[in-house]
Amino acid sequence: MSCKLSHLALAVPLGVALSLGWSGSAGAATLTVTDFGDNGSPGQLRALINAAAAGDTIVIPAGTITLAGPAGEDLNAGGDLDILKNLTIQGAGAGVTIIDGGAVDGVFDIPAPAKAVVVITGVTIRNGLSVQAGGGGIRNFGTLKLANSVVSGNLAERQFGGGAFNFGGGIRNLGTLTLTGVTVSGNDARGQGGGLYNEQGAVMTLTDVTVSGNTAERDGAGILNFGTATLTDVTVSDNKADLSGGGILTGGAVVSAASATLTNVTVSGNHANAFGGGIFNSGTATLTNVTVSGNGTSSPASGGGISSAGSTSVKNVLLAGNSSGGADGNCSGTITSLGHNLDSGTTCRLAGAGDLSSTAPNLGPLQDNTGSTFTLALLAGSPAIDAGASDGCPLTDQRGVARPQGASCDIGAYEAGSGGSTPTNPKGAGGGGCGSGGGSPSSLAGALLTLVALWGWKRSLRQRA
Ligand SMILES: [Ca+2]
Ligand SMILES: [Ca+2]
Repeated sequence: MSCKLSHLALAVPLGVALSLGWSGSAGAATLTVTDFGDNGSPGQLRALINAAAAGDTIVIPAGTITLAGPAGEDLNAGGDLDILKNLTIQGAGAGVTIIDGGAVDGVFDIPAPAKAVVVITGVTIRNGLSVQAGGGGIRNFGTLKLANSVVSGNLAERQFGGGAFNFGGGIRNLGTLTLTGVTVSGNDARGQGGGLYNEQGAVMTLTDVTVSGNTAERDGAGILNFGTATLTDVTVSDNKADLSGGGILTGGAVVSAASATLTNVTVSGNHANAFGGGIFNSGTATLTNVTVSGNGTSSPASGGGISSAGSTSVKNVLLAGNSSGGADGNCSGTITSLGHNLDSGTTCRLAGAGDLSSTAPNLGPLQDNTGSTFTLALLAGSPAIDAGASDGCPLTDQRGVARPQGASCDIGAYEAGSGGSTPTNPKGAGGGGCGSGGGSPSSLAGALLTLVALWGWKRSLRQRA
């Protein structure tokens, strides 16, 4: 996470460059927000979105914009910001450029039928409230690339004043969504998909993303995927679902075509009252070098780590310390081993080449081990070290450390140096800036993100009361 905020700093010089007219495409203009209100004055973000031509860039300097109603319209007259043309929106960094929904409507909407192509970078999107169409923070029918940003403390409330369930506390995606260097935290859905909701037929690609502290009244507290989801270098932690899929739910009773591909992913500290504390899959899930640890469910034999009712294949996957109804229980359902996995117990029934069962992995806590996201380190002497298959393992680990270190790839999302030490990290080190130097930048970034997350939690608790 510390690196994530370091990446955010890149948005500032880029924004400056754009405001000087150093824009990529010929004829495209750069407009800069000069008024942080939302009452119709020129110079405000809403007015600039309306005034911009397709292909333009809007720069938002540091500051907080709180949106005003009315809610429930899609022509950018009020409430959520409706983007009906291709635009780039460039904040000065997630720590300093805040777009607050004012708890009257969502924050960004990319509606059908325009289905615009939109790039948003360097912002925090918070305090959105959806009461009908889903997506407390963002609803996307178009093609959205969101980078170096935070989506936090948004709510998808029950629809139409309390009846039907709603979807996507943070983001509801019905188009094509790419998240890079994004934190989705402390969002709540009174229904499905507390952090992210990916609709049937939609495509979602997450890289260097943290999904943490989200809640769902039903399924998929971190991520609910009914479409196609690709997660690389992602941490899904501390999300809580009242039904199934504490961290991730993919598939569903009527959407068996859903697919999820997880590579270098850490799933930790999530909880579901029904099935799949970490992951529930009833579609097709392909896991490579994933660590699933410390998740839980409330009843026995319900898959504290993974519950599979579909096709779930695992390779170099580490499953440890997940609880099911208070007892040890990493898996329920059928897990297909492609080899070289580790189960701290026996519930995954691993029978592939190189699989290890009843083997404690000796993991560290979820923390900043360098890289863009928190990870669970393999400590010295871990039997997961060099026990993975090098054939087909990713070129780096979740942090960006080259694989393999030592004789072979390790099992799980983290690649340890020889003897379990932390090897040099080309992705996060950035010339010594991120995580490798003094503690203060890392601590400051952590404190900021914690504050943002706490704020979201407090808000969702208040709304529940
Ligand atoms: Ca609107
Ligand atoms: Ca290794």
